[in-house]
Amino acid sequence: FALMSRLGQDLQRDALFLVFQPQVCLSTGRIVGAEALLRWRTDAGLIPPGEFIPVAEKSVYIHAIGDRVVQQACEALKAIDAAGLNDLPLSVNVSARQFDAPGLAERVAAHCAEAGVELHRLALEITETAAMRNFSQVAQALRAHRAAGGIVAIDDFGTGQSSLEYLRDLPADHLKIDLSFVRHLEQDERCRQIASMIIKLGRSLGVGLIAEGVETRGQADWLRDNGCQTGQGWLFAKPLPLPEFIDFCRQHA
Ligand code: G
Ligand code: G
Ligand code: NA
Ligand code: MN
Repeated sequence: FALMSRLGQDLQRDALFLVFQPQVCLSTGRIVGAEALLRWRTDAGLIPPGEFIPVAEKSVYIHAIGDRVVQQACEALKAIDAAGLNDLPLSVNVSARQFDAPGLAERVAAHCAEAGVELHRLALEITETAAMRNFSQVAQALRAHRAAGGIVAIDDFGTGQSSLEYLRDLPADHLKIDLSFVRHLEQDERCRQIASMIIKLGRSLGVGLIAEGVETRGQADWLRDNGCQTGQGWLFAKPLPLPEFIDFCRQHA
């Protein structure tokens, strides 16, 4: 409760901010986008989202946070454009609770319009587990976002109590291969088989593949050689504050 009331106060004060983790083309090394990740700066230091998002999800604050994240992502897209980085897209994480209120896709579109940002620059990342909580509402909102030109990524793919049925009915542009499959790629044949299957599935469905948690050159090479186009992880960069992210993009243009 203490955490929750502090969160409510800090929402008014810009203590919540985004950092950006580059996503890299595994064949060319070029930056093709970034995931926006939320941070909360307090007097006691940074509180990671794994600690405060679950708290926010039990309150109405999750909606204000979600709106704030989309607005800040739009501002970041404008800064990216002003820096002359051609058309890089960003993704933001959306929690299941944000779909409880109807009209999520419309609110996202309104924020983009207000900022003068095109919807194809903004991907919504949703986990399968979150999608399953509230499937019809989530699927409907994601369809609306895509119909309006937005992008959808399924996060942590393969880790939820996932059923392929959900993949059938959830419209998606990208699958994100969870870092738990990426971490042991080099040591574990079973991990390679599972990752390989996810990549084949994605390719046969015509969706893009983004591997998360890429930490070693060996992982990146295996992923590239096995058909995964894009990687994200500490091998390339940690999540960076916006000015550093823009510098990083300039250095890797
Ligand atoms: O950046 P980090 O690895 O600490 O993120 C931890 C978790 O918090 C991830 O599962 C991520 O999806 C989630 N997360 C990060 N930023 C946001 C956000 O803006 N909104 C929501 N709902 N979850 C986020
Ligand atoms: O939204 P999602 O649950 O996918 O969040 C991704 C999380 O993974 C973030 O908390 C981010 O900080 C973390 N992360 C990003 N790159 C790496 C990496 O290379 N290794 C590890 N262990 N974690 C990473
Ligand atoms: Na994510
Ligand atoms: Mn993930």
